[in-house]
Amino acid sequence: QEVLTPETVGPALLEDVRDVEVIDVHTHLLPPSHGKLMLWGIDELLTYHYLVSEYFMVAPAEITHELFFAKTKLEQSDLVWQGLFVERSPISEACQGVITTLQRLGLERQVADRDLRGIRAWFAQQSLDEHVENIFRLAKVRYAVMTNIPYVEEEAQHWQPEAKPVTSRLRKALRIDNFLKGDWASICEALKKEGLDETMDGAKEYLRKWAGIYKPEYMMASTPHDWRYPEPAAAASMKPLVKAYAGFGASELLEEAVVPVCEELSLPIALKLGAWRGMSPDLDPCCGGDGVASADVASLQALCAKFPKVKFLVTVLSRANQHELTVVCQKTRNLHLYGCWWYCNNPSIIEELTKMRTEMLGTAYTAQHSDCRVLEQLLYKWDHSRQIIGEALVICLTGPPWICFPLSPPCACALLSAPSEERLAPHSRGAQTRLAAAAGRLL
Ligand code: REL
Ligand code: ZN
Repeated sequence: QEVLTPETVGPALLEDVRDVEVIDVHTHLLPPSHGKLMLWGIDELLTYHYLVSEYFMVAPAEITHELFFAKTKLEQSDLVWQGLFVERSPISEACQGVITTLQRLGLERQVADRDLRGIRAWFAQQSLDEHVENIFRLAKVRYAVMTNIPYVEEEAQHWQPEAKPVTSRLRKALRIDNFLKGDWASICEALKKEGLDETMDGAKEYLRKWAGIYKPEYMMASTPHDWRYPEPAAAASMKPLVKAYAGFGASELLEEAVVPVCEELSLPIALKLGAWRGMSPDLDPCCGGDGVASADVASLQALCAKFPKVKFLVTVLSRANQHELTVVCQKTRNLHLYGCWWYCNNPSIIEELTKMRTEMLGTAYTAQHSDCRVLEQLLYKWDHSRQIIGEALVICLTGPPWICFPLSPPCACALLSAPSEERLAPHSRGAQTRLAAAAGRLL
């Protein structure tokens, strides 16, 4: 086996991070069997909500939100292309992402000529199943975890009567935001549809049922931006006073339904903290209306401490929360940190977070997830992240020589591709064993 020196470890590490096959622990991708719910192709890429939000900053005044969202996908995509890629230099991360993606598909000439028609023609020629496989292969993603929402009717119908085999490139996650929101009314609607009792037992049965259908990797929820655990006493004590109140709050649903079912089925709970939903309702039709708020990391710590047998996975949206969260992760055995989410998924922040996390957690975290909504985004999200994570790791590893000594490139693989099972067990913190085994590669 090749022996690395402090001089050669940098290039070897960059190469390793570039080439390693990753596991993408959270996306919004869906399989071809979900028909039009599966997003792919240039018009979906151009109408990604990051780009639509950006477009409205420069759109002519007469293009109102109503007018834009009343247009067809093709017309919307024409407008975004014209506004962000033709009339301006596409330099934001979301714009650069489209360029990287098209380049990786061999469409450099069409990009240089700003030939949207030519790009559309290329996509129209692809056969979907082969294209899916091709994208995963090019992106070097072994598999990605989807977001499967049982109470969204158009999605749920694709899982009746039980899970169809989907491509082995996609695994499932049971998304349950309404439980963490304490949205008892919407839970009751879902229970009614399934013929289940509108009680806590019914809610548990509902979770069990959908876990049985999906066979998910974890349950996932994003919490309201002002989420507190436990719920402040004031909020809880108000309930009996509210006349028509007949339901359960977020903490009760978490403690009495979500946690018990996750314990029973050995499922981790993945949390996403800090999205301020619907901050800008004008952009909601494209999913772009959400803002960011600083979350209460102490609530997360309290939750993990209360339920030590459950594995919690966490990512936060606010840069302001990242340092505090990293400390909590270092001290909490049943908590695992993953990814740079959405507004943190920008090169400058990925770099900063990867350095800080590596310095504080070693390899006991998952460096990135893509959050892709459109299939081909796997190409740019992973290409861009691999480059930055690689460079950040080189800096961490080739700093003072005494730090360089016990580390070797395979630690990068551990950060990006350790089998998810290894990270999901309640008390496992990552792939430390692989690091130790790899130490022999370094002088
Ligand atoms: O899973 C989530 O809650 C978020 O990632 C999404 O709400 C968001 O729209 C996503 O596209 C961000 O990257
Ligand atoms: Zn997401």
